[in-house]
Amino acid sequence: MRIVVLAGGIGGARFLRGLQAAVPDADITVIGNTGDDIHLFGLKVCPDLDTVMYTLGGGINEDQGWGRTEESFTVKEELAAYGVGPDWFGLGDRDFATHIVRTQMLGAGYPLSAVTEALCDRWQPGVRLLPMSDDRVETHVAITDPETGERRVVHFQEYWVRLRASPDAEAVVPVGAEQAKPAPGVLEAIAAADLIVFPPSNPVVSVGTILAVPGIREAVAAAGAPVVGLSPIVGGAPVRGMADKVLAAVGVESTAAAVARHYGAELLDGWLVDTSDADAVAEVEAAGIACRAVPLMMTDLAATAEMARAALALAEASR
Ligand code: FO1
Repeated sequence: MRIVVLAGGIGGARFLRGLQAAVPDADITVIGNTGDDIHLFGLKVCPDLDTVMYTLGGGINEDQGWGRTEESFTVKEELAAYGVGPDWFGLGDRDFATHIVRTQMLGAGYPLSAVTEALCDRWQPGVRLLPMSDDRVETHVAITDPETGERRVVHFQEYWVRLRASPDAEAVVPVGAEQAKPAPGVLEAIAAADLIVFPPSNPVVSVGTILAVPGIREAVAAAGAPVVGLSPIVGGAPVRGMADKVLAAVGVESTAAAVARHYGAELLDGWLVDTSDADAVAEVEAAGIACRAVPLMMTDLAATAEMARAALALAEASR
């Protein structure tokens, strides 16, 4: 069975572990969000690709959900001693090595997709990990600066990590997405899929950014395979992260049903909501999307695998 998953960082990566446990023989292609990518200290950092790669490859810091396990921060401290920042983004020594290899390969002319494949040679994540695009896309967020009162635009990581999404996001713009092309293999994987999954990743800055690359939304909508999503909103709040802040920027309420309607029946055949949101089922089905309420908290691998099985069952039912 060929499964394509459009994934962001932590939520997508953890769901993928459950999917692998539920369907060990599946041929899984992950289309990873690269809108969170940032250039720091002359290096290209790809947080969502790395989070998927480390999580499935056994190198993730399990408590944080991002970055490497058994990490140290000597390089960051040395940079700070030179007065070189930013100090708000935590890059560890082990993680630095990944960004150095990536930047070196990009500088030598390899596209990001080839670099990601090379990095995955080490980590053996058990999935084919493709960036959504080899072209540079960077999500920017318009805010009113709490210190100056002026409107300004910040990189998504500055909004998420430094500002902890505390000012309202007035607009979210995937800069470069309109000109970007899907990476090699992306459209082919979608067309050949038996199942397409939107994991409980951020609908705006993760899955939304992937869908903003011209051709990807159209390919998902035209795919012969069922498309099933899992709500990242449980009981009116994001399971993790601050998805509500960026949902508000695109005028979407933080409810499981509103996120399903945001994707729409043009994309989704099925949508899973948490049992605590069971009263959303009728509303989602009224929008033309098959819906079931099942436990959606990824508390451990068994619970996550059960979510993946529910997604497969819903795909089967909506086929
Ligand atoms: N998240 C944080 O909250 N603080 C950090 O300092 C931080 C550093 C970081 C470094 C590498 C990496 O791959 C991810 C990192 N993240 C950090 C996570 C990241 O900011 C976001 O969670 C994702 O971009 C959203 O998917």
